[in-house]
Amino acid sequence: MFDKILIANRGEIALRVIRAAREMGIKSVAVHSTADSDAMHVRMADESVCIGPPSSTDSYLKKSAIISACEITGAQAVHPGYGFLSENASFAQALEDHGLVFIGPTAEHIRIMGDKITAKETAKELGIPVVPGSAGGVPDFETALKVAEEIGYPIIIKATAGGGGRGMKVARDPSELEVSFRTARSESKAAFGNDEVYIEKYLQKPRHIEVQVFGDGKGNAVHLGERDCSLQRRHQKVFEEAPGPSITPKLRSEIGEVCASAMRKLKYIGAGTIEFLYEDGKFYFIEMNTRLQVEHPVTEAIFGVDLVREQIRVAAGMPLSFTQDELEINGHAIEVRINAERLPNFAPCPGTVTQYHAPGGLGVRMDSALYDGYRIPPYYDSLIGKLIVHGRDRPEALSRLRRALGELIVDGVDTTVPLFNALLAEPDIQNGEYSIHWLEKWLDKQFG
Ligand code: MV4
Repeated sequence: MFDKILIANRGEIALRVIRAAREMGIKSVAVHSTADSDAMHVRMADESVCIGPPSSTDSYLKKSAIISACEITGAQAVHPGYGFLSENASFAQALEDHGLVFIGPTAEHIRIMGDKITAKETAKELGIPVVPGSAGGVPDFETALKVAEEIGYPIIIKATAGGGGRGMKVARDPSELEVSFRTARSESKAAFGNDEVYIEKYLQKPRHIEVQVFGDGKGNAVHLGERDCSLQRRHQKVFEEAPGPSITPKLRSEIGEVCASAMRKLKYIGAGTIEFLYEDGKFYFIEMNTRLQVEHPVTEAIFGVDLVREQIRVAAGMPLSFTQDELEINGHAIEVRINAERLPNFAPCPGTVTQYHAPGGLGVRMDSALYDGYRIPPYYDSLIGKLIVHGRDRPEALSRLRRALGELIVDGVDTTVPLFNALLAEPDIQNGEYSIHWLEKWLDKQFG
């Protein structure tokens, strides 16, 4: 096992990794920008290294500075958290080239899943059900017309290099196709420097269901059920739950086993999330994330496992500490993302947190790097905390969430807390009846 690891991240996820490391007897090294000298992850780690100015490009994304920080401190491995360098294949490769361990999948697996066409082809070969669509990239409008005709309208055009919904365009009939196709290409070029696009059947009212998988890199892999993350605004998740309210035990073990078996064939190592659109009882693969996700705590809550500890263990060459048979769901968990944002536009709202009080009690977990007097810098994303509740069933989790939100105090900045108080009063939310379009429609109705 490692003696010391470096955490190439900030905020609540850096604390999450430091905590797991400490419980395992592993020393932690924080890295930070000059804007984060007073950040909680710097205080909580055993050591810290300043790696650059505020801009992420010159600090949290700077591979050479992070590798230097490993060399200076003697850290043997790097946990990337989520975002930043967590799905950067060349960073994973660079660490290996320096005799360091990337706590995550191989550079090759990151690369395969980072290219959406290769990811989809790989998924299909591994027996995962995919959305009907073009075989690979669609080079020109004439091909697009032919492909769309074959699949049947409506169709969606997506960027090969995509993610976060950028460069996506829907065409409901042939007359819409030309504008959609050209717009998708130019937006992809602008956003990703790559104008390759592909076409899929457009699913009209699906849920976003994602399956948590975990591999040891030696051909053992398990699944830890699914999360329903359909409640999103502009491709940002705001509310996530596990298990999915629409998923039966039979569906769960079927899709879970398909995913775990695929990961065994790949000899996948570490945590992964296989994203599906789910409609009319069927799953359609859209992409795979090769990192720990923001919403991993809901899975931890219902399975009673520490996913970060497992990531560190498998990265050190140890086996998974549980088998599929030992994994059993206990109750229901919900996470809400507390962002420093002002409603109704969700405008980022950095500033000083004059008072912070975290909720507590049975079944309540608050993952946050806030403290009284903390100044939220304007340079990074607006997530300031995640409130995770766990109950024996979904109604108990909802009541607990309502109660915990009432205890939470974040003064001095606007937050998304009022959104959750309003959502909890909605029958559709109480009944678990929502698709990927529910939240945006509801926000339109509330605020126009
Ligand atoms: C889709 C889709 C409908 N049909 N693909 C959006 C981001 C990217 N990860 C995939 N996305 C979608 N792909 C097909 N074939 C609808 C979306 C989509 C969406 C997906 C998940 C969660 C929220 C969403 C909001 C709008 C569109």
